[in-house]
Amino acid sequence: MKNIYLFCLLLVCGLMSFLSAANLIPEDKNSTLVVEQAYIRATIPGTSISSSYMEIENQSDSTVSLLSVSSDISPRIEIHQHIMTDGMMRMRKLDSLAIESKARVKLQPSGLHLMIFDVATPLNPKEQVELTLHFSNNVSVTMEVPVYSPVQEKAAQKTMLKMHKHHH
Ligand SMILES: [Cu+2]
Repeated sequence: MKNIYLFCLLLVCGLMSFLSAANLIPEDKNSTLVVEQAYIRATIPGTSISSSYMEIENQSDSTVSLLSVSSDISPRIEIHQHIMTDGMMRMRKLDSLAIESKARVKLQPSGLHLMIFDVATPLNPKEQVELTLHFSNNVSVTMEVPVYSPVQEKAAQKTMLKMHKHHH
């Protein structure tokens, strides 16, 4: 009888510490991962494919991985990397994208990107799309991402280039 009581006590204690640990996660939210310069390409008429680019900074003290991305606009969003094989540019799907502590990863044309398949309705410039990034530390980042035309994309890249030159 005494043993059962002890067992129950341990169970309750275990459960309580588990719950308090779980409670810590939302407090940590927003301070660990910063997403900037995000945009998504307008769909080309007659196609249902797009891609998205951004910079992700991991401000936490440990490596965090981007595991998946979800959005109402598409049932299938993948993390892709461009690689050169035999002089040919190819795309490879990544299962996850690790970002080291205090590091910043750039998703940019000809490099890492989010590939968006089966876009149900065309994406037009000036629209906003909601994307949610799911990370390995249980943090999800939801944001409104602007849709850019090729001209807007070029303009944005020029400003980003200027900004980066400014930093050095
Ligand atoms: Cu791709």
